[in-house]
Amino acid sequence: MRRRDFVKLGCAAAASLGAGKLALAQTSQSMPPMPGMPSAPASRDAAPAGKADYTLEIAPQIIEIAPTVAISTIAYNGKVPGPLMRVREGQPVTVDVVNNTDTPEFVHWHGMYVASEVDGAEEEGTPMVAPHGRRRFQFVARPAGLRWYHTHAMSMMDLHRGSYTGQYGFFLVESANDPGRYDQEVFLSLRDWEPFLTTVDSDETEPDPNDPMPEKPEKPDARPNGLEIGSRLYSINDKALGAGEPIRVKQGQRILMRLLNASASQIFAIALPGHKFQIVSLDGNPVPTPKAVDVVQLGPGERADAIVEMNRPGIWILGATRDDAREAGMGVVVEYANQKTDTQWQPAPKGFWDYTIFGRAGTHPAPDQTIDMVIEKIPGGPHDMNHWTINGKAYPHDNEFVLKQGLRYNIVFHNRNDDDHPVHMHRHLFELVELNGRPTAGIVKDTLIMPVFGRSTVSMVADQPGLTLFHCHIQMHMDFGFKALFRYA
Ligand SMILES: [Cu+2]
Repeated sequence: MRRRDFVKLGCAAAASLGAGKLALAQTSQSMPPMPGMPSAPASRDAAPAGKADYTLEIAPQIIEIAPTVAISTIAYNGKVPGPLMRVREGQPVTVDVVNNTDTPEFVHWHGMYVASEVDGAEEEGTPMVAPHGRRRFQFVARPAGLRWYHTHAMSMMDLHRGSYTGQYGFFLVESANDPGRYDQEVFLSLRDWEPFLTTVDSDETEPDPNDPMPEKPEKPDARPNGLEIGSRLYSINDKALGAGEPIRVKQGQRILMRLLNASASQIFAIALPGHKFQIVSLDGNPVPTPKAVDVVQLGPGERADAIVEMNRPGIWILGATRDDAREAGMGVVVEYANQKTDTQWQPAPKGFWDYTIFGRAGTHPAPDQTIDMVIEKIPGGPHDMNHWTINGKAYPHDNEFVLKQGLRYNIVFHNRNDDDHPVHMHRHLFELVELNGRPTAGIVKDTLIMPVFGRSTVSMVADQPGLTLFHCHIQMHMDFGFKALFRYA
């Protein structure tokens, strides 16, 4: 058996944070604001005052994911994932972003309440980090929970840009009252690499025979599907299964696994034979009913915090339930102390991921308004991409989605196509109200998988004024139409 990988990101040094004035500072060549976009306060070519808490350097990087396999990608500070950012809730944070590439970049703070001007979305008016430029971003870290940061550049047909690259990292906003009852904490990001175009949908899952598919049309769309993204290599963090150190554990320990799907394209499910994942948070937000499950499913952008009790000594593969993904690298060995056995994998018990088992019974405050979003696919055929529409229209939906500050909205997603979509709302959190007719309460997320032909409703209070991007977190879906801009009146 080869050595297996163990990546435990070091605890970032406790940042000494100056309570400076919170504003966006700009230190590179500034671009004129886009029409209709707010312009950010700019200090042209000025050196940033004081030292940043974190500096992210964007540059091309070779990552050795296995002893005989290296990939060429773009990374933050030469590492995948980038540096772990770990701060107390409510702390001001200063991040300098240095772009050592030839293309504009955006760093998005996923799951955080930040202003549109620093959120890292061009659509919201965040200024870019110019090619070979630098820019300072300042914000207050909130809300508490497992957040993350990643590039928000568009890729379109360039599969070496945007979230196909290694530009992502964990951002942990620590709560002052987190009891932290665990013996070890590991940060595990699920990734695929070397994307290519294919007519095969590689992460298509077996349909749940009990899925009611309320949005399924009477007549199926007969037009041939467009190209999908496949991947040749997989990893957890920067190492393929078999390429690094194992996660070393002792019997009786409680391991807190901080899980992130950082893929641009694929939904993943992972399992650890003989062990259960006690899900305590989804997208960084504590769930009302922590439950132990055999398999954790995450769509691109989603996170889960799971406590795993080490009560079955051996040497096990924590890996993708999909054989092709696991065999191409998505896994890491979990090794109990003093074990001499072979490394083992066993298929996980069959089951279907259901967010609502982690919720509670209960009702939601009545919405002031309901927004319906119908998602449709225009199939591209075997030689083109699929295109996507929301309510029959392409981005940006001008004045279609206008929020009034302080009002509560129910947003109803009608997923009228045969794909699962992890949809993400920037700068806000929402609460799941129902999924395919199953009511629930207390599940707070920023990214939600809309199931195939499914209907789901979320409740959101408009409490973060500013332009707000909504999109599918599958890069190709977003780039080809699956996004909309919410405005505040
Ligand atoms: Cu999608």
